[in-house]
Amino acid sequence: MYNIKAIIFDLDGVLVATSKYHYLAWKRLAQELNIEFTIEENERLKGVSRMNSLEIILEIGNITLDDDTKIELAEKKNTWYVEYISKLTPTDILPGVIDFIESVKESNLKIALGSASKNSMLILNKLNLTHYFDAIIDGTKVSRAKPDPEVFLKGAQALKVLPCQCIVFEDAQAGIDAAINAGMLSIGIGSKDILKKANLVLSGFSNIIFDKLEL
Ligand code: B16
Ligand code: MG
Repeated sequence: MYNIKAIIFDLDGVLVATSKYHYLAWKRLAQELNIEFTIEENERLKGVSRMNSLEIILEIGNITLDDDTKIELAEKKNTWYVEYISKLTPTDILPGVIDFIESVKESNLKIALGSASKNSMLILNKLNLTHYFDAIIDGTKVSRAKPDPEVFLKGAQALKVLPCQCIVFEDAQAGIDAAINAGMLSIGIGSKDILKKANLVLSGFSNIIFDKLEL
C-alpha cells in the first residue's frame, strides 16, 4: 500500500468555486477587446496562470499585443477579480471540505496548498482556512505554470516529505498532469471524462473522509 504523509490541495475549483469570478472578470476584459469569450472557453483557463489565461483569450480573438499592454490588461482583469473575491466568506467553502481537512489532520498527515493563484492568501484568509496549512505554495512562489510539477514539488519539499508520499487534489487537467509529472498520486475533483488521468475522481468532498479513500 501507499505510505501517504501529506495532502496537497489546489485552491480554485477544489476548496472554493472561484472560477465564476475569474470568468466574469475575463469576460469583461474580452468585451473591451471585442472578443467573444464563452463559458465553455473558460474551461481552458482552469489551473492556468494569469498571463497564460490572457494569451488564450487573445488567441481566441486572434489579437497580438506587446508585452507592456498584456501586463496592463492582466492587471486590469485582476483588479476586477479581486473586487469579486473580496466578498468571499467561509460560507463559500465547497461542501464537505472542512470535514475532509479535519479528517486529514486526525490521520496526522501534513497539508499544503499548491495553487497557481497569486491571490491565494487573500482567498484563504477570507475563507478562514489559512491556519490548516503547514505550507502554502502559490503563484507568487513559482516560476513555471502547471503542468510543470514545480508548485507540487515545492510543496513536498516544504513539508519535508517525498513526492511519492503525497496525494494531490486537483480540478484541472493541467493540475493532474502536474501531479503526475511530480511523481505524486492525484485525485480529481470534477468529471471523470475530463480528469481521465487521475488515480481517482470524486464529484466533491461531501461525505468523504481521508481514511475511507480507496486508491
Ligand atoms: P490569479 P488554482 C488558478 O488557481 C485558477 O484555476 C486559474 O483559473 C487562474 O488563472 C490561476 O489560478 C491564476 O490566478 O490570477 O489569481 O493569480 O486552480 O491553481 O488554485
Ligand atoms: Mg484549480
